[in-house]
Amino acid sequence: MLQRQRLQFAFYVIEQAGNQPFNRAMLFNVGFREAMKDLDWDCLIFHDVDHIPESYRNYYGCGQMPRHFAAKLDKYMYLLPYNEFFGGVSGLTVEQFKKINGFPNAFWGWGGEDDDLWNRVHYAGYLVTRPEGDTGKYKSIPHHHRGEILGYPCSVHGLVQYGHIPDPVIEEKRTSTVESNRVCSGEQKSDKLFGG
Ligand SMILES: [Mn+2]
Repeated sequence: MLQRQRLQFAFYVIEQAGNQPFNRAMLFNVGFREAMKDLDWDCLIFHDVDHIPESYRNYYGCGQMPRHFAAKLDKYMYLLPYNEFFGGVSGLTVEQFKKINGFPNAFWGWGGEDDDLWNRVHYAGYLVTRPEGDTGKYKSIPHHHRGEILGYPCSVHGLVQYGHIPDPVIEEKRTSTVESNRVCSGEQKSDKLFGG
């Protein structure tokens, strides 16, 4: 696909070591620094490894504005869950990335960092572009996000109904955990929350 689009590209797969909760945004910052050691890249696509583009016409290049590639995810019934959604796959020029001061490092565990990125982009005066129509369709490989708080229960975005498709086996545990913890207080999320 990328060859067909006549792009020069390299993949950087950044994995997290240690026992800390997942920190997606910090991994992207690490990827940026590592990539820039290799080559003077001008465009960066920050890509969840479990997201697969469905359209060859989804052009993996950068433009005048930061881009949200994963506009239509199968797990969200191919709908944008909320207008400010910036998750899954996003792209910025190096210049844009530097201007927004990269990703936040403070988001441990699943969720929230993509909304922060949206805010950073807008504080810097950018607007986010997205692929037209069905070009931005993605399939996501179902898996459990260790330590994820299902559906941002305290979010104003109403993500609850769009969260990962619940696994009935652990759903009961999730519900009780969510009820017994103040999940929106920003306190450290336990790795054991959803049974790994
Ligand atoms: Mn995932």
